[in-house]
Amino acid sequence: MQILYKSDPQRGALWQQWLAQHAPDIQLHLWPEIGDPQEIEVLIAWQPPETLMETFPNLKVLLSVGAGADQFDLAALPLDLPVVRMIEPGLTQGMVEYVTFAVLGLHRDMVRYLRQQREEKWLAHSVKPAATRRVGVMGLGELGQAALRQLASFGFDCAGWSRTPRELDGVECFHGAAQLGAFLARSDILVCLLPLTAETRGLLNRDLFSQLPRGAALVQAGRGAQLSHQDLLDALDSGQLGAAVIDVTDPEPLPPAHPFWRHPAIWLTPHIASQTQNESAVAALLENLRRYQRGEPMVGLIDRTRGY
Ligand code: NDP
Ligand code: OXD
Repeated sequence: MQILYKSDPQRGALWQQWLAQHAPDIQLHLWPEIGDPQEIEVLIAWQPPETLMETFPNLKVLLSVGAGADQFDLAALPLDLPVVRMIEPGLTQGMVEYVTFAVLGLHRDMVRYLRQQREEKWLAHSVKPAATRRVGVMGLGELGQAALRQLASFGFDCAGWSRTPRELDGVECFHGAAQLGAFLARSDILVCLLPLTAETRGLLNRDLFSQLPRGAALVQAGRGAQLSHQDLLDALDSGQLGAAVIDVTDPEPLPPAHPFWRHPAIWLTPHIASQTQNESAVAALLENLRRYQRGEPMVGLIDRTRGY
């Protein structure tokens, strides 16, 4: 089988070497060396080339190198072309670490203590037990569920929100627009791990913030276009929100002098919450390619009607 990789060249070279050793029947071409375009069955990319189907008329699968597929213009892709996103243990673990760091940091008031440190102020505030801190995770998929398992192990009072009903041990589950208000009302720390879709674009806005308990905190590790920057700034300035940990923005990178850079209540990271890990991802990729070859459903298949 011939497959083409078009993304970070260093990772591509590693994957090429690994596949040559573990799956010699699979030939991985590294963009821009595309081999015979008629022979390419699978494209692995962050961004596919523009004339995708014209260039690769026998393409059977498009794989995203990342956990999301929102960077693809799905409307421009043939409806019958399966689009598959990356699900692999290294990426999941990275997000569990990031969400845990952020929630623990907010729970233990670290944004405030960093501010105090800069002011050379030695001032202790009372510490709340984890069991009295209500954490709400938006998105109960691969990443949201894994993050909640870890958060629950600290004893946080955990809830989650999804599009369709879900059941998770030790987590109060809410779903759909009708239950969003109740979910928000009990979330002292709100974590967003939603995919970017027409429904989630702009969801983290003034109206949503106003439904959180006063002084709540936000962790945004989904996609930048879900968050209204101005509404977040207003909510922080009014005290409706107390702090925010922001990993994704729109645009990325943030322009110079953007208020997020220096805001005392914002911790900003440059879209590093989690990354595809070369070694674990190539093993997951091979397993998924084998599924494809056996005619089995691939892991991470995007439902084109839902958009994720
Ligand atoms: P999944 O597809 O596994 O899960 C998505 C979850 O979101 C599901 O529970 C789904 O509900 C829920 N959801 C989708 N739309 C809505 C909606 N309109 N209302 C309520 N819930 C909704 O995705 P992953 O967990 O693997 O990844 C989530 C996202 O995390 C990615 O799409 C990406 O945007 C982001 N990400 C960010 C990274 C970073 O470094 N910052 C790295 C990796 C991913 P249901 O269960 O009903 O289907
Ligand atoms: C991803 C990401 O989707 O890096 O993998 O955000």
